[in-house]
Amino acid sequence: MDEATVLVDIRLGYRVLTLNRPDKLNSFTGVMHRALRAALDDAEADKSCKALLITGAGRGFCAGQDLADPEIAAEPGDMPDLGETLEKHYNPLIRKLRALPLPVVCAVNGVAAGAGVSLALASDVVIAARSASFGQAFVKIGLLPDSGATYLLPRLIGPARARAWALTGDTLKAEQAETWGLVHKVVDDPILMAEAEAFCQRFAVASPASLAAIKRAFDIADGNDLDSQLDYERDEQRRLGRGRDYAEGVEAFMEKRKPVFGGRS
Ligand code: T3D
Repeated sequence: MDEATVLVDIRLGYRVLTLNRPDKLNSFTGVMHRALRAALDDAEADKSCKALLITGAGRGFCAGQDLADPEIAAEPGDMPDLGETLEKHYNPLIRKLRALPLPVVCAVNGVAAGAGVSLALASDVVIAARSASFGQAFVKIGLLPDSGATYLLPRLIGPARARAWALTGDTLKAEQAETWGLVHKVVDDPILMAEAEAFCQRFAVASPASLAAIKRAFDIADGNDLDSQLDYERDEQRRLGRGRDYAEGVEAFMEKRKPVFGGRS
């Protein structure tokens, strides 16, 4: 039997998904896309799962599209339809990651290139190993950054850096990525997974209603002016204030104990 292209480890309150094509730096094939989407669907369906951790097997995180995948190769003499690959695989993946009602933590364990960078950009918390690097590989093969990169990059690191980086395709070291605000934190390689799992363990005991609402509010804010966002926050707070997590959070505070939040409803 073929080895799984995505490994799934179920932990208490969260799941670890490991991209598993180490020989090809975990670059995306159609098979790996389908496996990752199925793993995301399973995690969402499991109400006890309150966070996800995505990482890569071996020395790489993800080198973007597998340029040799027969699924994108055109017949000799024909042009490939890369728009179809985006429509079929990458765009649903990025939309799914952003819409998941649970935080996605990304542990970038090595090189991330092309859509591998976009995968990290679409996550909620990115921790990078000191040896990791980030490459806007697209310009080197005659493409433009995709999988949300032209939208997310300028919002994270500012338009000046985003444009220059995409246009040059330079490789960014982890520490530079941290300085630019592309990642939350850089840690020494041996403690990468422990650091990333510590985030998931905190999310596993947090209010799932809060986590989902916070994630969504930041996404909504991108398309709102301040007035609309104030209205959005008011409506969401009204909804959360009627929920069981708020009742438990306030009760626990009054009783000077830690709150006990359940799974997602
Ligand atoms: O459908 C569509 O195409 C549209 C969607 C596009 C999304 C995209 O992501 S486009 C961008 C695709 N990615 C790239 O262009 C990156 C290509 N890879 C590299 O530039 C380099 O591999 C890295 C800079 C990432 C790492 O370099 P290095 O020297 O550390 O490793 P390496 O020796 O180049 O790679 C190790 C192996 O992985 C090697 O295989 P081999 O020779 O040992 O059998 C290499 O061919 C393979 N590999 C790495 N990246 C890819 C890949 N194989 C297929 N596709 C890859 N993207």
